[in-house]
Amino acid sequence: MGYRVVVVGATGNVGREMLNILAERQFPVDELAVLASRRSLGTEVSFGDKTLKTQDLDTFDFTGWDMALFAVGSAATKDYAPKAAAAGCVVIDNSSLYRYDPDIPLIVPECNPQAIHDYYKKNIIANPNCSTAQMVVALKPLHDRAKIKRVVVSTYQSVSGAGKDGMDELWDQTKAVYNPINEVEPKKFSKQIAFNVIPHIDVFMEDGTTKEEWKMVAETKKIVDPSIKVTATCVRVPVFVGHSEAVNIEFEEFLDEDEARDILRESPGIMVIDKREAGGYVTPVECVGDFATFISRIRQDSTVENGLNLWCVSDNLRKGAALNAVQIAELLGREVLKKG
Ligand code: 11C
Repeated sequence: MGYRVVVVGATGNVGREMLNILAERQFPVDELAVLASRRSLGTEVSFGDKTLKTQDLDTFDFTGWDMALFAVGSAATKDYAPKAAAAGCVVIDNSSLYRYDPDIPLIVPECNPQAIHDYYKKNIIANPNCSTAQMVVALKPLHDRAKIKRVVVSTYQSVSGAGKDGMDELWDQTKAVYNPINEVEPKKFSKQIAFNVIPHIDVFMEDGTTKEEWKMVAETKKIVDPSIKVTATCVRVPVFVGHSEAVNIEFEEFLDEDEARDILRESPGIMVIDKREAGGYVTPVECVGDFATFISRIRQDSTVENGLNLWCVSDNLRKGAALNAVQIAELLGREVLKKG
């Protein structure tokens, strides 16, 4: 016996990836409904070797469905997630709407699986931001060994984080550089993204940080430990898929780089590729379609007491969104619903 599963926002980048991953991981699905807004209604999506027609989110009745994976923006989530939760369908939400609500667990299964037991408070579970998800997978096992005091992170985030429009803008601007007659003005991004980098993701906050940077701080505290201090600079780069992060960590206790490498090698969800030679590290194009968070360039930072540097790369549509949501669905099934 399996689950009756709904994917909300099935035609978007993340929704499609959720369907791929449910099929790839052979999630025990008895019945699957794929929902979309009126604009994309009737669009067909693939699930394994099947083709499914999208249904109308507006009129869908969530009663009798076990779980709904939401991959729509905060506005649509606000309208429909409470409706699904009230109908007894557990919502796993990829938007930022509920992440900071103390009654809603924010889960990365490799880090805080025990939080699943709080799902019942609102029948909603939150999925973190992509840049946080991959970083905490690396931080948690190191924190358990040597207690992290402070993290300084710089991100190099791909345009797929901004959705299909972001990917189209990079593609069209890149072509236009070679054919200036068809110049493409920035629309999704605030400046030209082709052959450029932009130190601005999401809206500006009052203190000069951006919301994307704020999310990395707040979410790391909620998922790993509120005592960890994080300062972030989030940057958009002309890469289609795969976020990269340069992470500087300061620990309470000394942690040798070789021991850190061994700990990370043994930790769930992580692949260490760390040879000190040309090409002995992972770049974003190599992580696309993979489940793992890749760690490279692990090395001591002698400029602070107990410091370590590392390079962290992952497929932002997978570990940063769809994969983590499916892992939460698996955890919910295994620990709570127990049907599969
Ligand atoms: C980006 N991290 O790369 C964002 C996308 O809070 O779920 C995901 C935003 C979020 O633009």
